[in-house]
Amino acid sequence: MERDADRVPVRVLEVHRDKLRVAGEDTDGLIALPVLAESTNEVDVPTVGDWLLLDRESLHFGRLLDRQSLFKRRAAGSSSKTQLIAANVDTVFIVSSCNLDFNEARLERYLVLAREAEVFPVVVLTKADLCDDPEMYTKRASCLLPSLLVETVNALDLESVEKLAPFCGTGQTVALLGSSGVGKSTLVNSLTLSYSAATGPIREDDDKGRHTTTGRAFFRLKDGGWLIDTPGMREIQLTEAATGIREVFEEIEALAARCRYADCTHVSEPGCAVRSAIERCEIEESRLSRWRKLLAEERRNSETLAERRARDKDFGKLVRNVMREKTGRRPR
Ligand SMILES: Nc1nc2c(ncn2[C@@H]2O[C@H](COP(=O)(O)OP(=O)(O)OP(=O)(O)O)[C@@H](O)[C@H]2O)c(=O)[nH]1
Ligand SMILES: [Mg+2]
Ligand SMILES: [Zn+2]
Repeated sequence: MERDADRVPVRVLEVHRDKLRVAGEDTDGLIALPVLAESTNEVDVPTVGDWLLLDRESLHFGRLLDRQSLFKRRAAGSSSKTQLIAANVDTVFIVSSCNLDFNEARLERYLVLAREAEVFPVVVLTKADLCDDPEMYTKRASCLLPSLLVETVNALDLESVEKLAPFCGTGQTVALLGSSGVGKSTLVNSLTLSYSAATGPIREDDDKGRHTTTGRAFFRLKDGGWLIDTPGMREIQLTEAATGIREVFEEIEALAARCRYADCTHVSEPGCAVRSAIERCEIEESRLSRWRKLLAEERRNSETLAERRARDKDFGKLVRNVMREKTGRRPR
């Protein structure tokens, strides 16, 4: 990291409307969010996990250090605004449990997000202690990506979560992804110094959680690292995630490149390399359909408002033309 006698490095823990909570070696507290020029690109605004250099004397904002990784999403209700979620995360624990929550499609989606943010993913399967056959879940998760790391734990048991220690050391930052009730806060409690994260009981009937955690949170890990557990992470939609999708579904994309037609839909076209692989049982139909769904979600979210309007307009025109053809009349 850059060292400068007049500057002190601090990490952003929380972002408020006009203030930042930061922590450094001997600084800890709120600083005023710098007034940024109108022209500042939205990705240049500090976010949770960022490293800043402050002026040692005044403790005023100096500058933002280059990021190693970045989770972001499109802001709700906006077509082009990007909302930053967390920066400089090294490892993301993709948390699922060894029960009904386990779902390949969801894991693949999180894997795409991790790849897109350039963060190393580890699948953490909790509640192994409540399951007769945790191995089965490990196997299913391991299939999703070549050499994917999968760990099963009892998140309540300190000895069991020791498996995750290699990712929690000094200088490391971990973030959590996973649905409500899978045990993220329980992991936070087991991996961090003090019992700080609220955990909630599960409704017995459907294994669904109760959305216990709301506020944004940054924790210090026992092993010296940092942990980010923010609800924003769970609301990330796939936007501009084509690279991530390509990496997580590499085998399908490689086959698709060999189909006879460049615009092959892999349904029934002759010379379709994807269909041939399915017939040879090399890939599963379900994996193909999960890939299609993620691609569709990504395209829908990535189109700009202008593109969406153009599509709606085209559709309106199509409807009018069809109506005119069928009835010889313009629809009302
Ligand atoms: N037996 C067992 N219980 C667990 C394990 N992990 C979590 N739990 C329990 O599952 C419930 C939900 O865990 P939480 O840690 O609150 O879940 P969460 O992911 O933080 O949920 P949200 O905050 O709603 O997103 C709590 O009652 C935990 O004690 C585990 O590995 N084994
Ligand atoms: Mg929680
Ligand atoms: Zn094809």
